[in-house]
Amino acid sequence: MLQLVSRAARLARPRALPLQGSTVRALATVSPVQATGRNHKVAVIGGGTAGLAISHQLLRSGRFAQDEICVIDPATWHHYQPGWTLVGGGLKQKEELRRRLDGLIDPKLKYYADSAASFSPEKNQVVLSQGDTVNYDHLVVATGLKTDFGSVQGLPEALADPHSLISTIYSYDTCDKAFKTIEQLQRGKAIFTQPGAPIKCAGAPQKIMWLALDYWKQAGLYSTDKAEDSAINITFATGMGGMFAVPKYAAKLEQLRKERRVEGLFQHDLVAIDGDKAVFARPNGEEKVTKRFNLLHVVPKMGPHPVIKSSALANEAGYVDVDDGSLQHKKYPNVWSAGDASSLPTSKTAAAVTSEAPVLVHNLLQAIDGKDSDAVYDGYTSCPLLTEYGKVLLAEFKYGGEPKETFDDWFGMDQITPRRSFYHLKKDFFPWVYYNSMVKGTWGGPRGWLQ
Ligand code: UQ1
Repeated sequence: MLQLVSRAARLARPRALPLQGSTVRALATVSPVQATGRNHKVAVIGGGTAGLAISHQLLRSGRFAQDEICVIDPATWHHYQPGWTLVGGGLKQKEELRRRLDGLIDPKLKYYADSAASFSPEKNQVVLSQGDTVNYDHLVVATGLKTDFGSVQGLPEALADPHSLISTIYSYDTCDKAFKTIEQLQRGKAIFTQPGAPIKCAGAPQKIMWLALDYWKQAGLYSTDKAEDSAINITFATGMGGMFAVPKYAAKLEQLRKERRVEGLFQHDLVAIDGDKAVFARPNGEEKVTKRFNLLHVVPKMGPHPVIKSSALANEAGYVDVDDGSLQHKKYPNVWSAGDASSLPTSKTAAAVTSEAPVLVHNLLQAIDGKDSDAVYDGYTSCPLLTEYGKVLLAEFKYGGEPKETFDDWFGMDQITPRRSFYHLKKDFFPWVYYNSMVKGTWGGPRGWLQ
């Protein structure tokens, strides 16, 4: 009903309104536009981790009145995705990790439950799917990325089959199935995959494997010492060349892989599932490799949303083309991006957003004041890597794969050692601080609470 009313109101609205006072643009890249829709000082596309952190940090600056900032997102639910690994490991219920998005958006922000259909950065406009046009002074693009379940032939059908031992922790619908498959497997081959191109949370494909290994070990089905004592054998098949992109942590994880007798298939990129066979592409035109499995944990390929990729905002790979340090668009100075949708050459995580958001917000406010960007993002990101039940290796690093370890800096704890304290950060503290502070714009990650 509400939708009908707003639709009728939209149709009745004059198509061309005269330009209003507040639409004068400090940073207009073209002459003043004909405003035919809604005008906002800042339009934030996306109500995910980056979109909510940034819009609430902007609001908390005290520089914006009611509705001067808008958030645009069609989703009903906001998910704490870092928790889906915990669901896959049987440590959390998936329902406790989500909140209704409308309940997370401060009433001082204008909220459009709609998606962006097209971008016109030359005109400072975004057209929404239901027909609204949003005019902005500044645009923040935080749409995240798309998990492409169709990228592996046979995957959608296999995931939908409740009897198959095929799952992925990369969706709300299937993250709990992952634990069921781990519980059900009694013997045979378990394969855990990772694609050959960047994904969000690059450690998660092996986190779920380490938890499964520990589960089977405790159930007496897996021995790290002797193959003959194991009913189950485990393979990690990754399109990448090693266990992790950062040399320091890759060495430790490779050591764990060998100690725990996990077979490593590197540069094996899953492309198809055919019954109980997994088919992997190999580099340099080498022949495909087929492996039989009894349990398969799949990580699909991921990429930019088509609406971003096809827009003038995208770089060649399809991500929003921003400066690595300032987070400002390389061509349109009143466009900004953070999180998974951005071109930032770092590992895509919520932890990265804790450091990206304050930089973006500071530099955007500078731009409103006619000043240059002077905050610089150093690429900080983190991967709290579950290596077993009760232990986490807290990988933290910045651009160039250089470690930047919070607890080493403060307390001299080398974070190469998996620890119980880091496990409780991952399982208990981060989910708590996320909904109590981060989405509200008051959490700065390693630097603690924001002023
Ligand atoms: C963090 O702030 C955060 O968000 C709440 C995470 O969860 C997704 C993290 O994984 C990490 C590592 C941080 C960084 C914070 C500290 C205290 C190291």
